[in-house]
Amino acid sequence: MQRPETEVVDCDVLVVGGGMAGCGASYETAYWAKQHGLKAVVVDKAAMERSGAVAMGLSAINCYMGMKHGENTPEDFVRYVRNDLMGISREDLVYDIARHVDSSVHMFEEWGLPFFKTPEGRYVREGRWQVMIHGESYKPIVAEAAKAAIGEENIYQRVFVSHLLKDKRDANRVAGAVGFSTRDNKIYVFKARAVVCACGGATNVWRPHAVGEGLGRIWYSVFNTGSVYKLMINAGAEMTSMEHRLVQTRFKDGYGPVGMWFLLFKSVIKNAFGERYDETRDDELENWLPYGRKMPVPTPLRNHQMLLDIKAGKGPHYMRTDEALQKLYAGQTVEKIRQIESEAWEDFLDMTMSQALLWASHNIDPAETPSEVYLTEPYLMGSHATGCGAWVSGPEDVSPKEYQWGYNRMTTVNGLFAAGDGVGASGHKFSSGSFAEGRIAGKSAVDYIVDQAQAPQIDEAEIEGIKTGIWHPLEHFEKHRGSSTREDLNPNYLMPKMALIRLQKLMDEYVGGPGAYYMTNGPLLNRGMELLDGFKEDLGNLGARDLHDLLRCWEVWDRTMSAECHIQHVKFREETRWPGYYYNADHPELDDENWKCFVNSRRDPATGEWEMSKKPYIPACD
Ligand code: SFD
Ligand code: AMP
Repeated sequence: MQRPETEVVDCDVLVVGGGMAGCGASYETAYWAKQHGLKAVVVDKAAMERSGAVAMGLSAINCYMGMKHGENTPEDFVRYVRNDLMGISREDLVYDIARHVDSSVHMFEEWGLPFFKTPEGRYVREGRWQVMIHGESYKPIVAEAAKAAIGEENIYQRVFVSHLLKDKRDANRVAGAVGFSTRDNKIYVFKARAVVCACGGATNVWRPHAVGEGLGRIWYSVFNTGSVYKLMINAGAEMTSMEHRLVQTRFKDGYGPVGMWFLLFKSVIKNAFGERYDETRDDELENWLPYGRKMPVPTPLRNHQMLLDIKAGKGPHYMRTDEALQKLYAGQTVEKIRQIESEAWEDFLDMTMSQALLWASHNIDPAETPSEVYLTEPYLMGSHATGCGAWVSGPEDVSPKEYQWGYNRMTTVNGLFAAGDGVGASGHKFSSGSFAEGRIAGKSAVDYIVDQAQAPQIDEAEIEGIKTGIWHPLEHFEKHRGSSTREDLNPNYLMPKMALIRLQKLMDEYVGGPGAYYMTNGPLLNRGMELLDGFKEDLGNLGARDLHDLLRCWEVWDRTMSAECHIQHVKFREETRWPGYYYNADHPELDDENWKCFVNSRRDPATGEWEMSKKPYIPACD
């Protein structure tokens, strides 16, 4: 493998990640940058047209207020999110998303995204906050608009960003990023005055249910490897709520979503004995007051009730699609029945095709046969019913002083902004809210640059060190490949897939994975951390045969740093706030008196030491 050539890209705003948040950031930054004569660039490790969590499409937009028809107010949304996240969220950020999200959704429609419409021309509601779309091409439609806005010459695709750069004179100011091409022997150095970090959450950190031939079949996007967390953690940004992982109820093995079944089709889940755990285990909600008795029942508590049922040996659990559809079909015309049936299939075909394939291959007609559901492996993300991400400054006109230190969505590192899964403690933004948040962050990044007299300075020696590090797995492999007869088995190096599987085993066994029924405790976490430290040493011996392997190597580092941060947070929070997501056996109860607050962390980039802190929860409305 030849040494790579280097291309230096000079810009003002660099958007890392061209997913939903990155498209929002590109679209908005392009507009404001033009006003100020600035250059905005977006970089994605894949092709934006089909990158990230929305690659396959979606069948609903889960965050839409409907303010123009007076359906909901931002305050209503804040109250909903507050309860679903078991009391703690950055309500200033949630409010900010709510007041801005509708206009982004309207733009999606203008750009050609087809919506389900009522005869009066209104969006069809799946639930109070969700609207239905024919969304197989959601991502190409949004990406096309973002790409047109920022300009073809400012788009770098198939470039994996592995490091952020800091200002030579100010260790707390961002100065750009470094990445490598996944197609050519090339390293890119992006010099920037501000960076918007929008490169998705973290999946495959825990051992998934499907291993071996099914490896890779999970709910959230396999392409989301935790870059957004690793980049910001390594840059010394303060993180929040990294313990607040997500576990989902999903159709078994195909990971089809359940929202439409619950909310639109009014379906229920029953166990193998025909019992509804939400009824038989209703009393359990009393243990999680005040959140347990507010409707809708928070996502983790719904999981928790099901998990109790699973552990009591009551599985398999079934989504009673048969009962729900038969009820909906009763008395309807053949035409209407066909329409309902096609909506049921489209829900999967628009966003999790494999679930539809599974129905077909298991001979399941959802109107006749119920489908198994179960709980997923955990994911680290910030845009669903969860809260992982950076601790960011909130909007000036809404945020209390504890949450406001500069530009909206700027992290604690100057010039470093975050959006989508990258922003913590403000869940339920989903695809539309992530796009809206990207727009907010992009606009702020331009404001920040306009206010800065001096550009940051790059440390050339630092860049050389990073470049050598990036390429190391390729050189290490080349050096040792002859010492065994098989390229993938060698005493001198570790292939990225082996490393990934080792990480997943560790996380499953010690850090509350499905194999441990999501249970952990202090000693398990300490032992897990010891093993993770050893694992990190071994990652210095990663080997890569080609650029694809190199990408996989750096993705393992993303997941490892995300995992380490998660462990620190779970250890620090001495309570169980989100049963059904994870349980701390040392502290099995909710403790509002001591822990109705955020857990924040900062890893010192120089020493690798973690500093943990509590931050106050301040409501935005009653
Ligand atoms: O119901 C690098 N989501 C849903 N949202 C909805 O609004 N409605 C739904 O119906 C949704 N459902 C759903 C959803 C996701 C998935 C996978 C399924 C079903 C099966 C959630 C949204 O998709 C999610 O909230 C947003 O996409 C989050 O946006 P963002 O921008 O934070 O993440 P992204 O879109 O995945 O984009 C990340 C981008 O970064 C790139 N990238 N680029 C350069 N260098 C690196 N190192 C990089 N690492 C990553 C990626 O390529 C990508 O472009 S339901 O089931 O919940
Ligand atoms: P899902 O398909 O599970 O990702 O959910 C889609 C949307 O519906 C999200 O906004 C969920 O929070 C919401 N949702 C899913 N199931 C329920 C439920 N049983 N009660 C209330 N909201 C739900």
